[in-house]
Amino acid sequence: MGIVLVTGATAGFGEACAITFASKGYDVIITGRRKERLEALSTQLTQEYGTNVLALNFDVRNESEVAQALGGIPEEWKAIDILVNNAGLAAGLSSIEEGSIDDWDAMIDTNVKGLLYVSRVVMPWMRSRTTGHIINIGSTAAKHVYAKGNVYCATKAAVDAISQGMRIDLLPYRVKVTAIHPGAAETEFSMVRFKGDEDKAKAVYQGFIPMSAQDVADIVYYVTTLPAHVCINDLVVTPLQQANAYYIDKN
Ligand code: NDP
Ligand code: 8X3
Repeated sequence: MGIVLVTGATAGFGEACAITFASKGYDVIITGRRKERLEALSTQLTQEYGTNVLALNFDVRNESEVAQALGGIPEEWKAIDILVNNAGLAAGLSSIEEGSIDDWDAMIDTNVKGLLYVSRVVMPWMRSRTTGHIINIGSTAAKHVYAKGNVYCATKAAVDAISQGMRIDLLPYRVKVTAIHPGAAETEFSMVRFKGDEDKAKAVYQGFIPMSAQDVADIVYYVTTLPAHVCINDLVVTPLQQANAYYIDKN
């Protein structure tokens, strides 16, 4: 089928994407910081689908780690057909004056700079083969800023802008770029945002039916199934009860 690279495959959307692409016959490169989870997923994919898996344990915030881990993969793995730039997080929910600078750094370094570091390694491989598809996971937060979302929303607006820039860069090389902007989906996202506060995390998804990681993985897979001459550039997907980043009908 081909090779797919999914960043942040140890949880949530990334894990569901890795499983989905493996189930469709792709070889997968999975990445994340939690080594034991990568190993467990690798075993699961091999056992369940006979998938060839390359597990790469690195932090997307660290440019030299990215260049070393990803840049050094065996030649046969460099023929990546699909890159899913998914690794990311929200940290905290505060006004700018009350926001933590460490949280800002984590979000900007992961969601924006990490995505760029990974893409910069993979883009030349796709360019030289004049084929490929980069899927960047943005958010409804890219499209509308919600109260106390400031820096997280800014990082996702950056993903939106970077996706448009990539599309232009890669146009002559026939490499597709799609930004997918999901709304509320129940993953580890809110546990991470609220630093392990389970009550706060659960409250985010009360009163409506959120999307699952699988719902989003199905959309990611779908955009890769279109005819070669068709490219979805930008896609917003939300639960039925969510109109946009700040309007959810919880009745
Ligand atoms: P999860 O917290 O469930 O998963 C996040 C993944 O990103 C993990 O695999 C984590 O791996 C990885 N990750 C985070 N930081 C780093 C890092 N520095 N280096 C490498 N990997 C990292 O969240 P989701 O699946 O929900 O989120 C995935 C993406 O979707 C994010 O970009 C998020 O902003 C976006 N999103 C989420 C929405 C939601 O409602 N859930 C809605 C819209 C967008 P590890 O910790 O092992 O490194
Ligand atoms: C994640 C969706 O609305 O919690 O990007 O920020 S939201």
